[in-house]
Amino acid sequence: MDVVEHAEDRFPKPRAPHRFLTDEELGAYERDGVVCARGLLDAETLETMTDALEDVIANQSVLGGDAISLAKKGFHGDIFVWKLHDAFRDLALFSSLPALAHQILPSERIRFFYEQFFVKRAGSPVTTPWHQDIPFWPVAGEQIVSFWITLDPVTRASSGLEFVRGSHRWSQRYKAVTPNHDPYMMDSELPVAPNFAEARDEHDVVGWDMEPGDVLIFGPTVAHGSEGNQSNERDRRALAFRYCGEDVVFAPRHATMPLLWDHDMTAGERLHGSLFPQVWPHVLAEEVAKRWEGPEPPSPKAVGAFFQHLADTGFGPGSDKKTVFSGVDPKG
Ligand SMILES: O=C(O)CCC(=O)C(=O)O
Repeated sequence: MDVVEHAEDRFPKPRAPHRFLTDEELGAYERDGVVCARGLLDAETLETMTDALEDVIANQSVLGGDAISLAKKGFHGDIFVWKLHDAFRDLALFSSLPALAHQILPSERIRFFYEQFFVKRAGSPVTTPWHQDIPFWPVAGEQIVSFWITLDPVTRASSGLEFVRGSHRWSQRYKAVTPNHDPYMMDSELPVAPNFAEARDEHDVVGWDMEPGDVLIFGPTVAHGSEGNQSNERDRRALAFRYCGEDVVFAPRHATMPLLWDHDMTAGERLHGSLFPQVWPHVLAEEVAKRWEGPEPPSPKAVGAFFQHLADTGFGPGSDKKTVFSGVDPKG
């Protein structure tokens, strides 16, 4: 009998985690909206990602460096780096994260949503304002999970992320306030979230001292934020890798994260395609083959469409309404 080789066989399989999440951890995620899983990632992965992150900050951004970053204040951020950098691609698509996401999300198939990094150099005063993630995103649905991976030891004083336990069940949504307070992202009717850290007596605010390898796992509606990095010696470098299940649909809205790659999704359709590729139980050749061959820079057409949207909503060149996104130069 001929052996039929599946097109997917030429790509790596998702790795088995060196440990799965325990029932207790899964229960805490359900109950609190967040859990700190100790020792989930191995030293080799962390070393690879630390080198990759520094390489990206020094040489290769997606949103042109200054769009999200406040480099003079020691803050660096970017999104969708996996489209350009292979270490980010491999962690997103072929690491143990897809198997862990599958353990958490009640969905047979898992897709990679996107990733983001948040670097606060030693002494950076930049805070992450309190927020929920879902208002930032042009999607709707509940089956979204974020893995927040610290590459450095972190405490509350060095900008450890804090959460309001149980807030994932609130119906209240808050404005999408970014660390650079970008007016485009804030251009919604939603109220600004209170600084829950300043009212920790009234709210069940929780955070953890973490070591590299520990991972925060949280859902799309839990309220969270972090202070600046008060450590004078230690950087605070964090990656957030996000996955979704089958209930997540495209829901394009003004004042949400720009998507700078072509896709054919219309509102209400399940996420799919090369921008949000399936990763569990395996990748699909038609979605990842191009990225496997090499970097996929943002598409001029998608960037142009986003600039047009900015112009149509009063954020264009020469208008009073400013956004750092009008300076996006996807070539870096
Ligand atoms: O690392 C931070 O300060 C912010 C992280 C965050 O808000 C997220 O990953 O959703």
